[in-house]
Parts: sequence; structure tokens; C-alpha cells
Amino acid sequence: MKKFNSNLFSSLVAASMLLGSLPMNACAADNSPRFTKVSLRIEGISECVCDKDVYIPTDCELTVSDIIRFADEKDDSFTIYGLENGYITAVNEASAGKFGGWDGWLYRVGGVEPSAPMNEYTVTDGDEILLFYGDPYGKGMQFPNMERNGNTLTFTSNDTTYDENFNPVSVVAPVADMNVTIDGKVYKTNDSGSISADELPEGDLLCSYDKYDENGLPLVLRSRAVKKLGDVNGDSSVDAVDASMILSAYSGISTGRGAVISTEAADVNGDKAFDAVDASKVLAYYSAYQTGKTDKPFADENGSLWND
Ligand SMILES: [Ca+2]
Ligand SMILES: [Ca+2]
Repeated sequence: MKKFNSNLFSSLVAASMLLGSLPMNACAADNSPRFTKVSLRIEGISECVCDKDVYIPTDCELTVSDIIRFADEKDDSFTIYGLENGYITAVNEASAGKFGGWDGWLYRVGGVEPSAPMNEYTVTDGDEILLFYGDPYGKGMQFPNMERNGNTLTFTSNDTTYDENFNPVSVVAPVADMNVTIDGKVYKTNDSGSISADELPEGDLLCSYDKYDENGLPLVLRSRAVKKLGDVNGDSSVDAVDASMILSAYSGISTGRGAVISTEAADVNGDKAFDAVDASKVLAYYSAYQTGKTDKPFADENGSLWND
């Protein structure tokens, strides 16, 4: 959306002023709606389908199925099939069994694969739900953890194997033959799960990784996509659409209907909440970009660009 849409801008500013005039502590009042907040990440065959927070009105116990159903209803960017049976058969076009093995959709909560089906697993506030496509019991699937030692990165995974009595045994195994991209340069991990780079920058590393079978089946849980501040819908642009998504989610929280949004991307002023202030900052940033005050389509730091 390169062209500045002044009508949309005005109506969003009006909406933002309206919402801004609501008492900001509305959610703290005793009779205010209560929410269970869980994160929902859906990693498909070749891309991330969803990486958002789900704010669902808390009135009774909620299962993983309830969370996914709610997110599916609120969010138009994906469609889930099979929830009624507690076993997901497809997300969008990606149907289980596509690669002819045991491959399909599985879930984890907080990095652990529950033994219960998702319609029986009760969530608690703050849970991290992961829904992923893979074949862990056939081709195998690893969940990389990265450790850095100078210019060497080592990736390991807590894998489950079975002893002679078929009891599950947890082992820490290297993630070998995985593609690791750092600053546009691609490396491949060795048998010990390591790569050695010539020189890596100090501090946080912008590093992504993935590994696929020849036929395209994911063999590791790929790295999380990086969130850009203000780019709520993840289309690499900060604009009025993002502002309206923030306002809509804020309104969903204020009215008790709930919301599905990336808090990380929406909370541009870093006060752990998304509201009309964040929306107006996104609009101001969009306006600054449209009028040439900044040449960056988005800023990925909570810096001065957001406070101009
Ligand atoms: Ca956007
Ligand atoms: Ca905020």
C-alpha cells in the first residue's frame, strides 16, 4: 500500500481518538472481562502460518482445541480442519499424509508433546501452543536449541528414542545437516550440530535455520520469523492496515470479545499492551514514511523513529 489513503487515515485517527478517550484502566476494573492469554504458533510445511497471541474470554476451562477454534474464527489468514474430532487433518491447503508417511499435524505445549488429544488438554494462562507439520515418528523431527561459543554455533535437540522395552528415553542429540543463515550467508551444521563462522557480530544474532527432506517434508522446527515492530500483519510494511488491526484488537479486549494479534509487533511503545496509543504511533510512522520524513518502510527497534 504505497499510496497514501487520506480517507482511511482520517477515519482511523477519528477511531483512535474515540478509543483513546475510553478510560485506559477499563480492563483493570473488577467487572472487566477476563482473558486467558496463550501464544499460538502454527508452522506449516514450508512457512509459518501464525505466530500470535490469543486473548480468549475466560468463562470456563479451555482446551487447546478451544484456543485453535477461537483463533481460526477470529483470524482470516488461516483455516483449520478436523478440530471437531480433536485431530487436525489440514491447515489451509496442507493436509496430513501429503508425503505418504506418518506425516501430519501435531501439537506441543511449552515444548512438550502431551499424550492427551488437543480437545482434552486444558490450557493455563501463558501457555505456548505450537502446531506443526512433520513426521516425528517416521522420518523424524528435531527441535533445535542454539548455543553460542564465540564464532561457533551448536544446535541440539531433546529427542525421544525408545529402549529395548519400548520405553521412551529422552536424549540430547545434535542437529546435523541443517541450513543456518546468518547475515545472508548460508552454513550447514556438521555431525556435531555445529557451524563455525569466520566472524560473528557480538550480542544478539540474526540467524535463521531450516532443514527439509528431499521431498520438502520439514525435518526440524524452523526458526521463528523475526517480528517487525508495527508490522502487525507481517507484510513487511507499517501502514494504516496495521493500525486498524491494533484498534480492532484493542476494541475486542475492551468489549470482552477477545483478540488474536501479535502483541510483540503491535506494542510499539513497549508498555506491554496494545491500544490507541500504539495505533496512532503506527499511523504517524506511516505518515512520516509517505511524506519522506523517513526512508525506512519500517523500523525494527523501539527507537526514536516511533516517537517523532
Ligand atoms: Ca503490515
Ligand atoms: Ca503499547
